[in-house]
This record gives sequence, C-alpha cells and structure tokens, in this order.
Amino acid sequence: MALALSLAAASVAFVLSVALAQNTAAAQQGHAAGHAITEPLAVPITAPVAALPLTSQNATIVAVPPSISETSVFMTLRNTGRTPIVLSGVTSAVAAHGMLMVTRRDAQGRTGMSETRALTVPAGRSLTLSETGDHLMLMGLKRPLKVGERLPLTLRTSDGRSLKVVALVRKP
Ligand SMILES: [Cu+2]
Repeated sequence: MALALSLAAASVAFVLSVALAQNTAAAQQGHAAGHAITEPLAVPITAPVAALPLTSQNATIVAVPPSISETSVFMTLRNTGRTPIVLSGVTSAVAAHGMLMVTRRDAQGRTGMSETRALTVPAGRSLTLSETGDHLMLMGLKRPLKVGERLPLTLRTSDGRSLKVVALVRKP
C-alpha cells in the first residue's frame, strides 16, 4: 500500500516535471523570439567596474601644528591582482587637495621629495608609503587634525576606480 502510494506520487511528480520542462522550453523559445531584436540594445554600453584588488594597512596621517596647512600620509598598499595598479590621486574631506609624492636622492646625495602624477603598486606586490619613500600629502588642511582621530581618504586609480581608506592621525 505504501509502495503503491509512493509509486503514484512518483508518477504524478514525473508528469508535473515533464509539464514544467515543456512550459520552461516554451517560455525560453518565447523569450528568445521576443528579444531577438531588442536584445542588442539591452546590452550595457559599459561593463560593470570590477572591484579594485587593492588593500591598505596601517594608514596614518601625521598630526601637524595648527600653523601648518599640509601633512603626510603613509600606509602599505597591497595589490592582490595580476596587473599593476596605478594610483593617480588622493582626496580627503579635510584637505583642499591631495598629492602623490616621490622621495629621490639627487646626485649630491641629498634626498628631496617632488610631486608625481602616478604611483604604481606592482601586480601581486606591496607598495610602502613612508617618510623616507613614496608617500601622499594632504594640502590646504581645512582644520587642525587631532591625534587619535580616524579620517577617511579616497585613493583614485588611473583607470577610474577608487579605494576608501581610513587613516589614523598620529603624533609626528
Ligand atoms: Cu611630502
């Protein structure tokens, strides 16, 4: 009895699944036919922007006296992707603008920093932004920064992507 019921149930289920499959097939044909002309127009013109395979660690901003309107930003950036990531800018709500900086030693052995248009994080590698090397600067600070506060920054890349970073204001 139990077997007969379960067989009956199984055959009902089978009939239902065949009917569903036929309906689905019909629906798919209808879908395809209905979209034959309009589908090309429905394809997005721009592909969705892939997430940037970039992480930031130990982001800090150096606190400066109220009379100083610019400061430095340091962090370690890691590119977990397979292509280089080219940074093209940094912005913060507390600064008029940001700059990418390189520190270089000149022919006389003196080190100095200058602005650069790009900083590259190599594929699968890290770039350390530090006092003695490449770094970021915030120019035209709109208010004094307090030691211990955390401030959001936005790093931008040359291909139009961005990374939000929260940086800790620390003592000089
Ligand atoms: Cu600097």
